[in-house]
Amino acid sequence: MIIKKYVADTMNEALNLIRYELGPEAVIVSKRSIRQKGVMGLFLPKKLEVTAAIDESSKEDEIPEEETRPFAEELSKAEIEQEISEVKVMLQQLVENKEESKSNKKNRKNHGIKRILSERDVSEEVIEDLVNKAKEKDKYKGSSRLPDKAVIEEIEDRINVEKLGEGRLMAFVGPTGVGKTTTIAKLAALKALSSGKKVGLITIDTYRIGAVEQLRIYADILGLPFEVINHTRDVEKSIKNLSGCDYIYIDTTGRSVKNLMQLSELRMYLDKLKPDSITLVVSMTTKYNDLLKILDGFSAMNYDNIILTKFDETTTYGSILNVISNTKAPVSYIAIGQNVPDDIEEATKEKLLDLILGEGAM
Ligand SMILES: Nc1nc2c(ncn2[C@@H]2O[C@H](COP(=O)(O)OP(=O)(O)OP(=O)(O)O)[C@@H](O)[C@H]2O)c(=O)[nH]1
Ligand SMILES: [Mg+2]
Repeated sequence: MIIKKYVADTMNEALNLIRYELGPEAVIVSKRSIRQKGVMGLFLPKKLEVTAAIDESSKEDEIPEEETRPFAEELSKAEIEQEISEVKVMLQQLVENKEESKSNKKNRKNHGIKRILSERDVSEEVIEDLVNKAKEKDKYKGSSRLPDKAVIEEIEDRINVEKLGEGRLMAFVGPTGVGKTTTIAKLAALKALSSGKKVGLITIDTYRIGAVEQLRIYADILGLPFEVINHTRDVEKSIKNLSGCDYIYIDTTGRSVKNLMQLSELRMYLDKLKPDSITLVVSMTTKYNDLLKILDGFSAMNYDNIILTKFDETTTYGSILNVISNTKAPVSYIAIGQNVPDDIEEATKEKLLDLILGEGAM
């Protein structure tokens, strides 16, 4: 399978480029508008970036048209014989090429989209599941060979994104070091700056030395009220102290899913806090088997959305599929670096699809 990105001013222009280069069989994987590079890009109109894909096999089926040669009227016998022997060699080569392409196609039977997904660190289990689900679709039932676009459609259906709810109390949970505190600082800063509403911060992070200070420093810089909860009995008092806040972000200690006691203690705090939303924060650098344990362990928290972090620390984004294939919760944001508040973006279907299948790096 060939996947390419095209940048153009209009969709029509992009489609012409795609048809010219990849042919009429190409499928559009995603499109998004992008700012032009450099400082001047801020002042220039946005461009359209379209990602298109095509099965290599369908491109190989096309046999290039032979150029028509001018007819030579007066050829000598020797010249005619020479022409005939050249035509014979060409015919022989054509037959050989066709045979070779047939056997290549056979050898490549399982490549295409499956190989691409595997190279991008989508787990084999998830790939098999994608293929099986794609095969079950009515329009592909009974077809002798599942086209790559069927799998792409299944990926598209599977991507579930949703904005972080507009509830007042938002809690963030997850394993240690995934970026919960940094993500909260980014979101709280953006909310305070963009909405002009009053934002408050709470931490129930009482395990790690320096953890309370980390959020306190952000609260001081951003000028936000800040509460520390050391015990479940402090919950009511802290919430009362922040009664003037329109939004409250709650940070929690990173919990290992291996430590059931830590998890049940977190559950206790959440039961008392009764947040409007619980966000599970997961790093893109997590290994597949650990990811499964994390999603399973934190399911007891009834998290309702996911933020994926550390996109900048990996070059393949198959983990997105590994996560969304093993949870029902939608992705709300992706974090792409350590800078507060800049390195966070709202998750969109197009963006995630482009990261999974496109060429782009963050
Ligand atoms: N490269 C990169 N680093 C990040 C990102 N988000 C957070 N970090 C860094 O990851 C490290 C841990 O971040 P924290 O926000 O303290 O993580 P945490 O989940 O709160 O950690 P605990 O409270 O110990 O469980 C810090 O050095 C952050 O700067 C990200 O998107 N990309
Ligand atoms: Mg933290």
